[in-house]
Amino acid sequence: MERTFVMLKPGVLQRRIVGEVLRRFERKGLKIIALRLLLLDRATAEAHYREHQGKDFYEKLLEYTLSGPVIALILEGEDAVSLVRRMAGPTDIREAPPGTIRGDYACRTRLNIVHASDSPASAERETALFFKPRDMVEWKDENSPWF
Ligand code: FUP
Repeated sequence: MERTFVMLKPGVLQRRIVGEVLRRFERKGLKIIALRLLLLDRATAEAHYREHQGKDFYEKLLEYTLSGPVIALILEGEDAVSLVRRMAGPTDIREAPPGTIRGDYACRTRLNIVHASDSPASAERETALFFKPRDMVEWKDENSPWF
């Protein structure tokens, strides 16, 4: 099973749609392994978005990311990285179709409300910024009537 890192950006908290967004991942069958509500500090936000440093949208992106609390979570499932990317939808909001999280809830790329790791390597790097190994909750539900 693969794990991926997801961050619900401040807009999700500000709009009171945490439940709606988490519901989509749960309904799909992804398993929540770790979850934190936190206010990011600038150093963590910079580390998280280090690949964008110097780009024209970088400062605005940081400003938005720091504008309120975020929820960081780890989801587990088969091909979780690519699955969650598809559920989030394309970065460019003009390309994000209805049915994706960005397509359904965002109308500006800068405010695209969720972050999802784009590769297993990014997932590992981003997870380490937000979680310690002991924050991961291993649980089994093989006997759940859901499956
Ligand atoms: P993603 O992996 O889909 O979050 O996309 P990126 O890492 O390329 O971008 C990170 C964030 O930067 C996006 F969520 C929104 C912001 N961004 C812009 O504001 N303008 C752009 O042209 C590209 C990204």
